[in-house]
Amino acid sequence: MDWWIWILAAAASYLLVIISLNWRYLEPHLAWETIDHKQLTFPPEFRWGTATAAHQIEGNNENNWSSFEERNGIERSGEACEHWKRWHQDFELLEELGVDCYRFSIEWSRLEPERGTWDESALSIYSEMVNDLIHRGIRPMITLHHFTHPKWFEELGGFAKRENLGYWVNYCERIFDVLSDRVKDWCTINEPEVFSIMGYTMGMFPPGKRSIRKTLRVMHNMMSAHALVYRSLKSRRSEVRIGIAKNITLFDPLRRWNLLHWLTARVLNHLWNGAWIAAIRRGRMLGRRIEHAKGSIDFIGLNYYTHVLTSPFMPRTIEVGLPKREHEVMTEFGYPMYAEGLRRAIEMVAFLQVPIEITENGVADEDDDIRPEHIRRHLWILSQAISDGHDIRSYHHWSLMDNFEWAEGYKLRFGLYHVDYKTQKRTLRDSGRIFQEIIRNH
Ligand code: GCO
Repeated sequence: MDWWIWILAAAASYLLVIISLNWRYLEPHLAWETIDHKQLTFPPEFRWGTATAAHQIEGNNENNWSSFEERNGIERSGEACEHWKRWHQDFELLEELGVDCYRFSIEWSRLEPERGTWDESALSIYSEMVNDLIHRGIRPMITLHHFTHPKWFEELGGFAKRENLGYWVNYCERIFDVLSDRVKDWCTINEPEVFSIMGYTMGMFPPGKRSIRKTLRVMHNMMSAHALVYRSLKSRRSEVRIGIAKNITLFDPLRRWNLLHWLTARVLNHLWNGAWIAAIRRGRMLGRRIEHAKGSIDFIGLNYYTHVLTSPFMPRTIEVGLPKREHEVMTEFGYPMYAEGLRRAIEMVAFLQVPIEITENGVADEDDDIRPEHIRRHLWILSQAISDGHDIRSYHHWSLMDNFEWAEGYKLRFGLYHVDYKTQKRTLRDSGRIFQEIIRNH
């Protein structure tokens, strides 16, 4: 055959592949100016809430993160929002907002500061928090692991060593036995993909490693850690609901006609999203069987923020601004606002066939310029998804108040309440008022 036939055949196949990828994985964008996104419908039983995490608000925690802050010379979490002292007042803010649920996390390093030594007073403070929330008519949802754990656990190798999982299960059982008579909703692990990839591939979270081999090991172990705890806690009290908080980041090719961009998008999507969904759906992750993982959730927690436009030459750190589509608004985190993606994320987790709880959604926006629009767009997408039959039970806005944003420190402000870190004064932002009004009307 002539060489030009080969070229023609290659070009035709390239086109065919690109067309089918474009057709199979759409990237919808709405003309927001034509949409009346104040029109929202939510069922009466829909729950409204906010979310926080222990290390980001409590203050003075001694854990894997505080060691990492010291070691890497990044901004210290320090006193954070002094929530450990001020939790009572902070719960008044929840009441002021009018929420009926609240997601927060337990700091394992407070409960078990030394291996096998339990601090009963910390345990009773968490128990008082739960009582106080219930007293205010707010349904607590507890996260057992939100990126932090005791230093001793980290020194033993943390989740990179399978033999350490027993310590984790033990801690979960301990707190569960104290609180599960009152707490009905539990998240085992927050964003296991963020924990493994940021900590073991990107090196931006503790322990600051850069190893694909270790990342895969931690991914498997995290999935097992979830599954083991799910089975154990369900056998102790079957009527509680246990899920996992999964961050769904969408990966779209930067150039939709470039096969390399597509390839990067599909691989990242599988590592970040697909592999975890497959583990829960089929009990296998990246070719490995994960015992007890199949069907190990009563609900799926969905944390949704953005989509990432991929190419093989993407920045290796998320501190460099990621690309955005021309019409998209860039957030202060350096990723675009893409509310349409929430619908795609919902469809992705709906594959698990369990109820969906939106466990996080929000934006870093110090001056509150885009948060009002951000809230409205995402809630409109949510309300449409519910009207179209998706079983979504709640929405937790990230976050109640500004807090310690991990590797980015205090410069990123995600709160419905502004926090003045010098005086610890909390002030409701305009977007907070909008959220309050939406809750009141729905
Ligand atoms: C995460 C966490 C939160 C973040 C929030 C804003 O996604 O990293 O669950 O702790 O603060 O998502 O980035």
